[in-house]
Amino acid sequence: MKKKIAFITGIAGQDGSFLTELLLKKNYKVYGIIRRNSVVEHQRNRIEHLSKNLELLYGDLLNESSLAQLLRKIKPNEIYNLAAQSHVRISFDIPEFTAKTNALGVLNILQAYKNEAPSAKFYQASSSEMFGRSVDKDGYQRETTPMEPTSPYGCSKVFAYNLVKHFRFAYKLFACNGILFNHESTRRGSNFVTNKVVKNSVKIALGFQKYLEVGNIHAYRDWGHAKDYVKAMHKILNYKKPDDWVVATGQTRSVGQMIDYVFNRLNLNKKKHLRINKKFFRPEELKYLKGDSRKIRKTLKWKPEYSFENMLDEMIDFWMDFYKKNNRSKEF
Ligand code: F7E
Repeated sequence: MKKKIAFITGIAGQDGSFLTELLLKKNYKVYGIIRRNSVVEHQRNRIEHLSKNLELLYGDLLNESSLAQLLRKIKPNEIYNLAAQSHVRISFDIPEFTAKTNALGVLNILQAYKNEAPSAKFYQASSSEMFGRSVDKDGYQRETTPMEPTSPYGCSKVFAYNLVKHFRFAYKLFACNGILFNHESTRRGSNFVTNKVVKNSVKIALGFQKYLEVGNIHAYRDWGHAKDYVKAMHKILNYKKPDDWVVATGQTRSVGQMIDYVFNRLNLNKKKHLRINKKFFRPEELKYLKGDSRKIRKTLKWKPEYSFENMLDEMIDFWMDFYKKNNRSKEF
């Protein structure tokens, strides 16, 4: 049987690397684009262990002609658009770059898709950050919840989400949105709160440092594991029709509760080791997320395998092992 071909933007990120592993296991040929960066060394460390069925190319969402050229050449069956400026707090510092990449960048890849590979299926990494201040009366966000984003990041993602729907209806394209709630792993960037808390707490437990410094501990998030969530992406593109899907665990916890779990496991005392630093606060905070993912569970038979505790345990064990083996200055 002919190999299926996937094209992934953002392949070097947490989700891109897990999705690539999943698709290679399913016998896909995978092409991914990475942006040119002056430091070559750190761009491939999440994926360089993968196989000969993976090809990395230079590309950028802001360069439409190169995207078009790549899609014409590669002729993918599935396109996964995971590239973004994905850090919400940083989006307040660089709103214009965030909007260009996350909103206009999606317009660029959709144009290239429509013109060069219209028979492919298209996945857009949409986000629970699009819901912002909006929560349904029963305390959940779902596909029908109005969107009221609270950050430049959230606003840019709403623009892209609407474009994807528009391209689906206007040009009859198989273009889908996965509205993913927070999803984490050991591969999460260490300036996102879960991996930041785990790495720093492990270092405190090992005596390498004294404090964990964080921002708002009263925000609630619905945290799942990235490995489970990339399975949802694949299911979304392999359903009989294009649609929009919420992917979430349906459980919510505050940042403070997450820190409690990690500190308890490592026998750390909050009074002694936790500090609040205003510099990690956002001008406007998204206060509460809890996703209702009944639609994808029922229709696509998706469900998360990891619990919140299993996920954090995996992260704690990984970093404990890592910092015990390595000198603490050798990080990635
Ligand atoms: O923050 C609070 C912070 O940066 C989670 C991205 O993948 O998920 C992610 O966005 C919460 C917020 O993720 C610190 O204020 C407290 O309430 O881990 P985060 P995020 O902003 O929810 C969505 C679904 C995406 O789409 C995004 O791309 O934790 N918080 N203290 C902190 N957050 C950080 N980063 N650092 C702190 O020190």
